[in-house]
Order: sequence, then structure tokens, then C-alpha cells
Amino acid sequence: MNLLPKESVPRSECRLVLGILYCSAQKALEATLLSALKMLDVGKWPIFSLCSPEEIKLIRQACVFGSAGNEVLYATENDEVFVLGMNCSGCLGTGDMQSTIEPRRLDSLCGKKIACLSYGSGPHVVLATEEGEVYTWGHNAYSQLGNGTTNHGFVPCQVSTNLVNKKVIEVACGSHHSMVLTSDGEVYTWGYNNSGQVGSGSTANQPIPRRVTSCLQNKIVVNIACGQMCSMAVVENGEVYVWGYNGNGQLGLGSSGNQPTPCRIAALQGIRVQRVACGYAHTLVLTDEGQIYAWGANSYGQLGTGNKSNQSYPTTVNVDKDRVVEIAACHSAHTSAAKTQSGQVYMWGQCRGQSVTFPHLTHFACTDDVFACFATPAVMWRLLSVEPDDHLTVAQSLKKEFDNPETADLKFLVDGKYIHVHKVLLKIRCEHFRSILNNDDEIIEMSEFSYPVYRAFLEYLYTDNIRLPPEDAIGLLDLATLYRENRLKKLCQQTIKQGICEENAIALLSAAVKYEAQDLEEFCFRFCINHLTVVTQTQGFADMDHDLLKNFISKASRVGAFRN
Ligand SMILES: *[C@@H]1O[C@H](CO)[C@@H](O)[C@H](O)[C@H]1NC(C)=O
Ligand SMILES: *[C@@H]1O[C@H](CO)[C@@H](O)[C@H](O)[C@H]1NC(C)=O
Ligand SMILES: *[C@@H]1O[C@H](CO)[C@@H](O)[C@H](O)[C@H]1NC(C)=O
Ligand SMILES: *[C@@H]1O[C@H](CO)[C@@H](O)[C@H](O)[C@H]1NC(C)=O
Ligand SMILES: CC(=O)N[C@H]1CO[C@H](CO)[C@@H](O)[C@@H]1O
Repeated sequence: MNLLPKESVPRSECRLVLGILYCSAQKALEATLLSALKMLDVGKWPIFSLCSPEEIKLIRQACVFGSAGNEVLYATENDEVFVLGMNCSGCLGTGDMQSTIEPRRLDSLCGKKIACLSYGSGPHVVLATEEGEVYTWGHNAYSQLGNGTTNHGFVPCQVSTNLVNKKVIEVACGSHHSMVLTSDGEVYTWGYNNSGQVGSGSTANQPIPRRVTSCLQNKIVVNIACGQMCSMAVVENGEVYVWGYNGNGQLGLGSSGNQPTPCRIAALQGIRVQRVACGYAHTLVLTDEGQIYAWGANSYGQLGTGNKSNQSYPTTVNVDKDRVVEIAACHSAHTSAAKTQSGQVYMWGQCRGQSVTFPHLTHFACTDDVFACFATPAVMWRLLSVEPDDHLTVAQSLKKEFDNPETADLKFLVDGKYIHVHKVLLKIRCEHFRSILNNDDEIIEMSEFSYPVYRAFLEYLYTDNIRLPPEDAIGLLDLATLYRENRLKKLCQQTIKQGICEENAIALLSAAVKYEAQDLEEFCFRFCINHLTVVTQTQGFADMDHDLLKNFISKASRVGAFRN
């Protein structure tokens, strides 16, 4: 016999506590499910360990950058922009030279929705808003901020020269030069031009945005990328134009001479390219048939060709039988990554010090994680974003419609309160309603069950789940038995088991016996035996039905509860 004295809790309080516990658990679960739908997964980026889980929950866009992944800029769901980390060259845009271990708000960018962002090695940052405005800050020794000076920019400043009335939709940075693409397919560049990466035809640095013309003059550009000191543009018809540094064959022209102006990659004749991605000195393109071509430096196997010899011509990369849908590279790293249509993520090139010369299948779900875990430096190849997704699944839509008087065509009146439902849904979901509901029913009065029980039952038909405290679950178990809803019966039993306490154990046991729930009866019986001293002192025990009490004592005696 269990002789340990236990404090007994009055029945009503016990029920209240269980109800509260139950409700708060349910709320937490719902919040988790909801935020999982649109939460940014930054778990693999070490710098985010400086943010609290609450802060991380609010993040919708983020970019980790800098020479060692020690700087980050992020935007929250309220369009607030924060920065965190070292302050190299004022690249945090906070207006001072302070590094910060706590997120600091960039007031001047708050409320502007960020469309895209890129950064150089200085670092300098180039950001475009959804309105198409461009802001720059950070390192500026080569005029890479595009405002006509070479003073470092400690706060974000809008770049407007030559971009007035232009909507910028993509940005790309090399080590020290900047490039933007406008909605009408024009490309503008500025900054360091030691190798012709500005594409203007001279090696002087370019202090303000300058449209890249020559053979791009009449072309519509749809995608841009920068390597460390080179620039690339994909045009509407799938051709690729390249300019700048070419010492490792990264321009794919079959030569190693730098190009001061855009030049079409003739070797890709007949191949329609959709996207281009540049590593430090290598290039990847993705074709409209889901194939990858690579060229340029290959000292770390970043071309994925199986050896380490540089290639100055495009070479096919065999990733997977499946079609590739995304390629990833970053101007500061020698790492390459790709994602296939079925969601497989591959990586190759420099991977945590190793040289991986063939595409290697990873366990990651996105190419971003390859850069978080394997690239040197570990920085983002793009602005990481979650798409705001307000689509509701069929299940979520139905859940929302439960007890909605606006769309309902039937009400139940229970204990003087209405519950609004939809006939067709009840008929689809429940055999009982299929047989009893008539087309002209509008109100049905219900007196066999209490309001919480009947409401929980109807809600179950919309959600597959039950929400009620364990003692009401006894009533629901009764209902489920009557309506022959076996799954609901199981859920009730589960709820009751999870809610059993010394105060309610006898009541739950009696219910289990009454509704012939043998498994539950056994469970409640075991609980009573394990807490016999306290249970036998409860009101529930005093009120116990005579036959049930006899059975209980005889069964308890058989399991040895009264031995001493
Ligand atoms: C360019 O930016 C720098 C750094 O923010 C600033 O000092 C300078 O006044 C700006 N120049 C112009 C012409 O806007
Ligand atoms: C950029 O560099 C190229 C040569 O590499 C040079 O011919 C051109 O004039 C430079 N552009 C500007 C705007 O100075
Ligand atoms: C390939 O390019 C790399 C990267 O710049 C260079 O260091 C290396 O010497 C080149 N290899 C060959 C065989 O040319
Ligand atoms: C390296 O691989 C490429 C592509 O398969 C091939 O064309 C080239 O000949 C190889 N180089 C060496 C040195 O094996
Ligand atoms: C407070 C702090 O860390 N300041 C540093 C910011 O960065 C500059 C160089 O970019 C350093 O000189 C400062 O010491």
C-alpha cells in the first residue's frame, strides 16, 4: 500500500489547473506550427547564436557577410532592419566605428522593404528596395559606393546619379565593384576597374553608376553576377556576356586576357542560359534544360569536373540524373552548390579545407546551408528570404470555418448557446449526421450532452483534434461510443490518461467502466492502486457506486494492494 502522504487538491481546482495547462500547451503548439510556415532557418549560421529565439522568430530576410562571416544584416516581419557584428570599414552602416554584439537598428532603412542585397570584400554593401531604390555604405576606396567620392560611407546613402526613374531589381558586387540591373533590362556598374570589370573600356575607377553599353546596348539583361574582379550578364535570349578579369579563364572565352567591354561567350552558342553564378574566380551557369556548365579556376575542384585543371571554355558538370533548378556560388569563396528538382543539394570545390572535385550529395535541404557549413569564409551567396505565405491548406481552411455564423447553414442549440456548422461537412465527416440530417434543418436542439462536450465533438469533425479538459473528455467518450466514432474514442481515452490525477482518478475509472473502455479502465485502476492512500480519501471514492466499489476492492486485493 502506498503510504506516502500527498497533499490533496480540491476537485474543482484540479480541473481548472488541468484546463489551463491544456489550453496553454495547445496555444504553444499552434504558434509553433504557424511560425514554422514562414520562419527563416538560420540555425546553421553561427552569428545568429547572438540573437535570442524571440528575435530569430521575427526574421524574414538575412545576409551574413564580411571577411569571416562576422557581420549580418537582417530584416524582421515588421520591416525593421538590424545589423550585428564587427564594423570593418563601417560596413554595418550604424554611423560609427563600433562593433556590436547585440543587434542594432538601422533606422534609415526601417520601413523600406528590401528586395535584394550584395556585398564586396571591403566590405561594402549594395542594397535595393522593393521600390527599386539603391542604398550603399561601407568600404569606398575604389568608389564602389557610387556617390562620386572615395570616403568610406558609415551610413546607408541612396545612389541616384544616372538611376533616376530607374527601378533596380538585382544587385551584384565583386570584391570592390558594384553592378545593378534595372527593370528595363539595363545594367549599371561602378567602382574598381583595374581589370575592366566596370565594362566601360578604361581602367580608371568608375565613381558613379555608368550604364554598360557596347554590345549590351540593345539587349535586355535578365540576370547579373560578379566574380572577384569580373562581371557577367545573361540576356533575354539566353546569351551570356562577360567582362573584366580573365586570368584563370573565368570569362569562358577560351583565352586568359582581360576584357574591358562585354563580350558574348561564343562557346555557349545554341545553349540557352537562365542563371549565372560567380565564385571567386570560377563561373557556373544553369541552362533552360536544367544543366550546369562551369569554367575558370579549378584549384579546389570548384568546377566539379573531376580534376583540378583550370578551364577557359564552358564544360558540362554532371550533377545528378535529375534536372538542376538552382546554382550557387559567392565571389568570396571557391565553393559551388546546386539543388535538383527533387530537392537534392550537392556541393563541390573548397569544402571546409577539402577539395571536392565531383558534385557531392549532401543532407542539406537548401544551398544556403552548404555555405553556412562548408564555405570559406562562411558567408551567404544571396539574401536569405522567406516568402510570405498566407495560403491555407484545405485542413486549415476548414478549421477556420468551424462555428462561423457567416458561412454556416445549421446551428445546434446546446445549454442555451449556439454552435454554427455546415451540413455538408457534417454529412461528409460523420455517419450519424448522414442518416439524420435533413435539407430543411436549420436549428437542432441538443440536450443529451453538455455544451463543451458537444462543441468539442463538432470541432473534432472540422479539425481531427479535440480540445477539452480530461473530465469533459469522459462525456465526449460517451458521445463517441454512442455515435460509433472509434478514432474519437481513442483520442478521448488519450486525453483522459494524460489528465488523470488523484482527485479525479475514481471518476475517470467509473467512466471507463461505464463506457466499456477496457484499456482505459485498466490504466485508471493501476493509477488508483499506485496512489491508493490519497485516492481512498477523495470525495470521488466516498461517492463511488456500490458495485463498482466492491469490484474495485476485490480487484485491488487480487493485485496485492492490501498486503502488509
Ligand atoms: C558620398 O558618401 C560619403 C560617405 O557617406 C559622404 O561623405 C559624401 O558626402 C557623399 N558624397 C556625395 C556627393 O553624396
Ligand atoms: C575600366 O577599365 C578598362 C580597362 O581594363 C578601361 O579601358 C576603362 O576605361 C575603365 N573604365 C573607366 C570608367 O574608367
Ligand atoms: C588555375 O587558377 C588558379 C587560381 O588562380 C591558379 O592559382 C593556378 O595556377 C591555375 N592553374 C593552372 C594549372 O593554370
Ligand atoms: C580535366 O577535366 C576536364 C573535363 O572533363 C577535361 O577536359 C580535362 O582534359 C581534364 N584535365 C586533365 C589534366 O585531366
Ligand atoms: C569598437 C571597434 O571595434 N572599433 C573598430 C572598428 O573597426 C575599425 C577598423 O575598421 C577599428 O579600427 C576599430 O577599432
